[in-house]
Amino acid sequence: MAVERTFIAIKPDGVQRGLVGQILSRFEDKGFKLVALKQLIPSRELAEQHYGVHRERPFFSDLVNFITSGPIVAMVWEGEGVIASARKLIGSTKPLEAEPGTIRGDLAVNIGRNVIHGSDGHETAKFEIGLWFDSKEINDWTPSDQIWREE
Ligand code: D4T
Repeated sequence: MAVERTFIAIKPDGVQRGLVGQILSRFEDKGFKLVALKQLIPSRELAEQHYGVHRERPFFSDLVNFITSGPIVAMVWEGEGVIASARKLIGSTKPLEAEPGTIRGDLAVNIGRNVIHGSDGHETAKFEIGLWFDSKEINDWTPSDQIWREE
């Protein structure tokens, strides 16, 4: 399977509830590599671009208000199959339907406060990484224990 990159963001509720550390651990524990991370309060323009596909949906303005309401932690994670695997780690969009063991399954109940975002495909990942990060903010590096993760 190819090495990919995906965009992950801990939403304002996750930051306010002090869940950043345990969410990062889930990706690290799985074996994915963190290649970019920053905290920011998104501008409305950035939030509207990020959620542009939902522009016509009834929940769009609530969503943009929420995501711009405080700091988020924006990240790029790298690894084989990381785009689909991260979506599995995150769990279903509706937290009450998310499986126990997933981030949303364990940490959330409300769709409007579902803690974390992850890119839903290759094209989206490419678009979102470019939207949130300058290429200079993304680091190419090799973990010293890489050899123990490969077959
Ligand atoms: P994100 O994009 O935040 O990772 O969520 P998902 O990829 O899991 O789900 P999505 O794009 O369908 O929804 C984006 C975002 O909108 C919120 N939302 C969604 C909402 O508040 N009400 C709704 O009815 C839906 C469908 C939650 C996630």
